Amino acid sequence: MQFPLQYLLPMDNKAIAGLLYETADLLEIDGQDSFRIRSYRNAAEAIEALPQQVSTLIEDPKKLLAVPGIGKGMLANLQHLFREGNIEVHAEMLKKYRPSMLELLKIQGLGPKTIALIWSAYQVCDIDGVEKLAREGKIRELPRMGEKHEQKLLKAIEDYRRIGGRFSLDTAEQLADKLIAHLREAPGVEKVTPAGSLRRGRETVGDLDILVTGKGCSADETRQEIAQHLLRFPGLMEVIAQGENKVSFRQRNGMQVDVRLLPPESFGAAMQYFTGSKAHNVALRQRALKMGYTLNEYSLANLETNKPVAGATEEEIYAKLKLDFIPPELRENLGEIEAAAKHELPALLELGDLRGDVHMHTVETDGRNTIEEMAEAARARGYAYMAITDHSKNLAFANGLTDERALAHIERIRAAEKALNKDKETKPIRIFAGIEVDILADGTLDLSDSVLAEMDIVIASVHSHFNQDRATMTDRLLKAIANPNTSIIGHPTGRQLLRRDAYPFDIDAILESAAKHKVAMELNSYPDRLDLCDVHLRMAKQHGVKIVVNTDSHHTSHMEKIHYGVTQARRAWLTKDDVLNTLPVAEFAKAMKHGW
Ligand code: DGT
Ligand code: CA
Ligand code: CA
Ligand code: ZN
Repeated sequence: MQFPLQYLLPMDNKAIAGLLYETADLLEIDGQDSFRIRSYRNAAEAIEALPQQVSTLIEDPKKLLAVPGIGKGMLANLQHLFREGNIEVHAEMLKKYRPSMLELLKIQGLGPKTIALIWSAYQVCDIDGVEKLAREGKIRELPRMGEKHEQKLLKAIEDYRRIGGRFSLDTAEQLADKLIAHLREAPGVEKVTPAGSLRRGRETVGDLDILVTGKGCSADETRQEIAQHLLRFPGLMEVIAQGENKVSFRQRNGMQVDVRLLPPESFGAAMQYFTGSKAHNVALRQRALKMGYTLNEYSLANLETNKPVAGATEEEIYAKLKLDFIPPELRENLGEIEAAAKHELPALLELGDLRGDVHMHTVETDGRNTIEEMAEAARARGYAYMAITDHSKNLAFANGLTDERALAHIERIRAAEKALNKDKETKPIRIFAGIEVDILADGTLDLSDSVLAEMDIVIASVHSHFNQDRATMTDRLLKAIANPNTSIIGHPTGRQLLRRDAYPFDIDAILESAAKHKVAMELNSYPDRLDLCDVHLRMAKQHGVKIVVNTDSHHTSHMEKIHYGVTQARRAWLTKDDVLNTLPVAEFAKAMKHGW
């Protein structure tokens, strides 16, 4: 079943710009004149850069017309969008070509012009269809296309399927938060929670699983009402399947969402089942069978009588199976069931354990806020300490610091610390003077040792020459670890999720050396890094290497991303003792200068 596009108010600028970009692409596919296409792209760019929300200006056409790139025609489009919930030509184009066209635009190297060619020759506008054409050698027959294009296209489709089908944790979380807020407004709904990989905190999410319960979920009629409300979710693009207690749909960003409506007495069983992982569930079900129970998404029941013995909460299910409660982050069947049976699960790191965040940039290099603004934001989060760690000169595009500028920056940081702590009424905050210094291609650090020695914290990071071979990269990192000024290796593997793989190196050799030199490994909480990852963090712990959980904030608003790091630390079974920035300020300072 296809569901009409609908966009309910209020839309933010990013969403509006996205729609306008899509409209431009669709018009280009349709072969319309370039002036018209350009007008949509210009408007999209203008709205993306606009400091005020369009939604607050929509009643004031004069102000909108004053924005360069928005003329009378575009104004009419925006007014229609806010009144009717769509942009007319966008809706027309999707009717003509179907929503799958938008997904096709996401394939690397497949632009509107090629898509138009394919459409006019074969009337195909979805990924599966294009892949089939390529395999049958039909793409090469198109004008200006050849066998090479065809091979490239197949490779791009393969790449898209491999990573494009997954989403970063923050994208999934933001969508989940909006959907949960929306569903809470439905009649008869009492609880809405995410399950699946998002609840387990996996570093990327395939599809979103959302569970809903409440009185309204117990009867057909009220379930219908909730489903009707669900279908009015802004940005919902297409309903994939609709059953008695499940609705699956695709959101405008391409993400699939599975929503399940469950009666309260099964909610715990469903939470357990749909949180997964599959491997954890299989092992748990075997344990249940051995104990004379069956376990499914409705309940834990007696094997012989089929009478439920637990189901309303997860806690009672784990308890009946004689297990301590297993936090969702651990449910990967990596020893957690055995540990829970022996009451040996670790007390996992918690957000509140962290006393500081020590990787931050300022306007002096590529950050957006001043030292003072970053420090105030850190204090507002309740931290006892933070560090300013701007880039070094090798990162020229980030305006990295020279020796001289780095020394002057230390002075500024010290002065800011004094000024911010003048008022004895407010909670004191320690501002460490640090640096994120580049590890150069040969493993030396980008600033002189005498300058680095002045720093409270030295984070050494690789930002260039990612293509070195494994042996060279390993030596390079070993050399950086051996520098007596190095306190932390920043985002140690250099991976960028869904974009760039880690550079090759011998992780065991690095961890062994880090343990010896007492150099910490960073857990960079930025959702497209999460570096070290859960697997490497667990290895680090086994090697006796301590971790520092940081955000790498370039703006005050980035500091809240620390919770993604905490989740990954928990997935790695880390406790407070494994993480240095849980220490009180004096002990932490010592660990940075002299090791732990
Ligand atoms: P994803 O969506 O790829 O990021 O990963 P998940 O873990 O969210 O996987 P998904 O959405 O396919 O399924 C959600 C949960 O439902 C999964 O973690 C465990 C449970 N589940 C799904 N299929 C099966 C199954 O065949 N057997 C068992 N025992 N559990 C399943
Ligand atoms: Ca999922
Ligand atoms: Ca799912
Ligand atoms: Zn960095």
